[in-house]
Amino acid sequence: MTEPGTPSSRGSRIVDARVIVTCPGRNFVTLKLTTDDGVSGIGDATLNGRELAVASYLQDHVCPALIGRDSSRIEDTWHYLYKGAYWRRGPVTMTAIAAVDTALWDILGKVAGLPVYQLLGGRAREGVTVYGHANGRDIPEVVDQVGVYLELGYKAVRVQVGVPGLPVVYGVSDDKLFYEPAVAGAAPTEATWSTERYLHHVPALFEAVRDKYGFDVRLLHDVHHRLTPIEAARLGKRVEEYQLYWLEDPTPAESQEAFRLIRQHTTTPIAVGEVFNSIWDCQQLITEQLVDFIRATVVHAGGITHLRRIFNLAELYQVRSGSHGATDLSPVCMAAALHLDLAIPNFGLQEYMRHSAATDEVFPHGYHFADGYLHPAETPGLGVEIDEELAARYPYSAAPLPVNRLLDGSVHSW
Ligand code: CS2
Ligand code: MG
Repeated sequence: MTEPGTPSSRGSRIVDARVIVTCPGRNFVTLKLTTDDGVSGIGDATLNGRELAVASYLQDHVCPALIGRDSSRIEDTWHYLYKGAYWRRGPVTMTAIAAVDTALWDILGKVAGLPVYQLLGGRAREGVTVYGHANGRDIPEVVDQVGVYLELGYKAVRVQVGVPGLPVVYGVSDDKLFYEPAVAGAAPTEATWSTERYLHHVPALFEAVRDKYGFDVRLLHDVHHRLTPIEAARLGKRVEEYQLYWLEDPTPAESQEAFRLIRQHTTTPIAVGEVFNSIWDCQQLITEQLVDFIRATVVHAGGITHLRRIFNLAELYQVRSGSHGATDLSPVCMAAALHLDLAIPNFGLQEYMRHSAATDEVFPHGYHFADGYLHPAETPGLGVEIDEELAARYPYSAAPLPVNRLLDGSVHSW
């Protein structure tokens, strides 16, 4: 029998493990692994607003343990890092594990001469349907923006609107195609929130969009964890007639039972999971069919290996995927997500926020958008690289996510 890590096992050895931090407009952390055969693979390790914690976790605790390991032992390495750390789960640990896992899949694809989706079972659909973000300060502006996305070919659009009386609202920005909530500076900026004003205003947005564009486009909305379960239930019930494709993160999911209350009251489909790190965060949500879409991502939920496990569980319960794809996930994560999206049976929808030109230059990639779909590259591996020289020209720059307060000053979920 071959022992893990002995010279008689088949794969090539990892000889270099490096963390690259770069800020081409926003911060990204990337892990690059190289084998003794000279093959390199990369993985995204970006955790928005907490980037350096993951960089240190990798650099100080993971990279030294990777040197000499067999790069083909992806599952074994996953458990080596997960069980071997003793301290399980959590965003920092699981993002670090994700980076290693993603880089190993990239290497495997390059060694095999196949795009990663082929290693995951092959193409289960022709392309990956994506949604874009239409937003505006008021309802007419959002309605116009939906038109822009439809013109671009999108089949699904998320809509977010400013709320009268609130100066800044999540999801609304001047820079329409490249929304970025993290704000440069040492300490977080602060926003204000009123659930009453929001609940009063937002149904009219869906009404206006449906009036103008009909029911052919998939319509989505992100509540961003701001409601209590009964408030979320009321919103879901109120907007049923507009047939949302999903209502996202209606309430914080630390308590998975909370979603039972929402379910009892509304048939509006529920999506959740961008902040999840493991299968344990959504086990009850899935097995009790309390949600319809699971939005965990490659980078924050333990890589391709673990996210595939989550989606496999979800498939048994007719829960579909809806992976997070905001701009704080690097093109490396996006590429990995597309390979998985293409191969799983229960794909639902993929979020796609475009990266800026500077980011695309640092991470040259072969995936591309056409007629509402994204298509992964057909080249071996993930089909995305990092231009290290260019990356070095953009040093890290602190940019935390905002903190949110109610009108009386109480801290609220952002
Ligand atoms: C989000 C993100 O894309 C989404 O659905 O909720 O914009 C989220 O706010 C960021 O990823 C936080 O870094
Ligand atoms: Mg969201």
